[in-house]
Amino acid sequence: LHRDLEQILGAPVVMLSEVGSTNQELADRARDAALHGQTPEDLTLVATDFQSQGRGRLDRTWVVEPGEALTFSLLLRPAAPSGQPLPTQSFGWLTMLLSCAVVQALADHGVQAQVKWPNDVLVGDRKMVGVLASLVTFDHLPPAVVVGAGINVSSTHLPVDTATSVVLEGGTGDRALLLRAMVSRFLPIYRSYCADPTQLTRPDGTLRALVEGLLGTLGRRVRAELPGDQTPLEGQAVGLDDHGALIIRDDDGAHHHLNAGDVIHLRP
Ligand code: BT5
Repeated sequence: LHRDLEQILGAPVVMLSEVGSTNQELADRARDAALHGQTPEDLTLVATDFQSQGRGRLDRTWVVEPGEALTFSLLLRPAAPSGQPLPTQSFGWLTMLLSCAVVQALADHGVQAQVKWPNDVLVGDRKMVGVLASLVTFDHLPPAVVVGAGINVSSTHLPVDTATSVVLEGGTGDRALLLRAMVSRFLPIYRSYCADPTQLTRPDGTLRALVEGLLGTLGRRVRAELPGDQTPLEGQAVGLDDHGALIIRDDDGAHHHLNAGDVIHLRP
């Protein structure tokens, strides 16, 4: 699998039996390499059998039992085919793009999933996958992104009762197969993004259509939890803006752009 993945990615692959957080590990390795005058390679992958200190957003934790999950992260240094690094404004879409690749890979293995804005993959209303991206900055190199996914595979001990797993939904428990599928699905999406990130902001963009097609939140009635003590916002999720913010139309017809936060899919 190791050599296979290195061939598919054309980049180093690191497989660890256990690690605190693959996102953290990859960011540390990249910064370390940069400090030693090396250039961290685009598409470097870290995967583990057991992530013991997984992170979610906003100081939350991502919890799995040893041997139950698939956990991996990719280091991305997005650049145009000319080699010119992409501006960081579009990096926010990478979470969504990995989520879409995960949904495609799950579909290849018989599991019908959808993306919930901004970073979950659900089957029905149950969370199977969480995706997290963070920016990695260097002293002498353009910023990179680490994007990671945690997939509940064979989970018999799910950490929360709103979770589900690939096996519970009738899919394969073969983590190597799933990892290969996810990476293979992500690559063409990532290449397409690097070639032209404006595809995500143009209504006729190919990647825009991909995202809109797999984002189950669109068209749903949602409740959005807002930061601080603000009253939650309820309404219809009607679209994404150019930055990937979710546009919610409330019951008075006013439009709100949600940049970050959590949404709950409500019954139609
Ligand atoms: C996420 O955060 O869903 C992002 C999770 C990202 C995990 C990957 S694994 C590889 C990489 N390395 C890391 O350290 N992290 C990334 P958020 O949307 O904040 O959701 C977190 C919430 O999901 C928690 O507060 C729990 O309620 C719930 N949760 C925790 N573990 C779960 C699991 N295994 N399955 C389903 N839900 C879970």
